[in-house]
Amino acid sequence: MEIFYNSEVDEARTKTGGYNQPIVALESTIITHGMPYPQNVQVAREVEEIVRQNGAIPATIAVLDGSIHVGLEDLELEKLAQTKDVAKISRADIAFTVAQGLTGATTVAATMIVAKSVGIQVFATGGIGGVHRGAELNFDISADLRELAITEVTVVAAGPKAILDIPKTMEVLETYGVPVIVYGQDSIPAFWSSTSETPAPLTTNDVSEIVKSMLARKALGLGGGQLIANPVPLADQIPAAIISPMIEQALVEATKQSINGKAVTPFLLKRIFELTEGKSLTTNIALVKNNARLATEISRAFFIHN
Ligand code: PSU
Ligand code: MN
Repeated sequence: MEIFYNSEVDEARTKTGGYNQPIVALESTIITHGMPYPQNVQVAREVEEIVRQNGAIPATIAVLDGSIHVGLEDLELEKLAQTKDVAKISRADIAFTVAQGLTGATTVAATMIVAKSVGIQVFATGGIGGVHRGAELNFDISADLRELAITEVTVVAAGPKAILDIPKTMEVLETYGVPVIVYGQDSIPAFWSSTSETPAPLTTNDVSEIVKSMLARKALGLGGGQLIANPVPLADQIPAAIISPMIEQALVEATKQSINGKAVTPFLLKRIFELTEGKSLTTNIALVKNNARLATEISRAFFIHN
């Protein structure tokens, strides 16, 4: 199976299968299912630019017409962002999407799989999937969690999306042996809100500790990933007291309309966008950019050690 690289990533590849510059992977589901057009493509471009300006090469990952792409050319990005009803692909469907020659946007899980397979160690996103509220009844637990357990990539996210059950998400990550390292504070960030009531299992404000932890995990042969939880800057957050009732309302509507499976997360993000009159998108954009900056710093520091 051939993997396609855009010119920028291709130039950074070495003959030995490594890279001569730090690389940061970016996902594509956030573009197709997380934000409306045209903000989605604008944000995707701006996030890539942040990575470049801070000294790394961005590699947005997607499956286009059955081919795995690591880094998208601008026209490919534009086309993907405009396409309606793109498949949202995770571990379960990535290979079949390739087999059928279809197009799919990669979630955190699928992006990690591709990143790992091409030797990219650091990945920036918005928020990871997790344990949904009511999971004790509907068993809805994102495949992102198991991926973090088994795939060796450091993922920078603003915590689990606040539509989820954060304490249960932390319990599953602990069971799976995934380090959740919170950057610069001692509670788990809750995506649109900087803080939550759930305490951080691990904290640091030192990028070199994150890199040393990556190296120690390699030396121990631990195999899985790390989650770096990076709070949205206070100036951009929506305080929990304001967003919580809107999340509750969106959840009630999802239940009433029998939304389930993969459709749950995109439905909730869209409803919360409407209920906050667009403020959730502004915050989402701010946190993704903030994550891209931190991921670039980690990727650069790791590059020096490698
Ligand atoms: N973060 C965002 N917007 C998104 C997602 C994350 O800001 O759309 C996507 C990611 O791709 C994540 C997915 O992997 O939602 C989780 O979906 P689910 O809950 O169905 O596993
Ligand atoms: Mn799910």
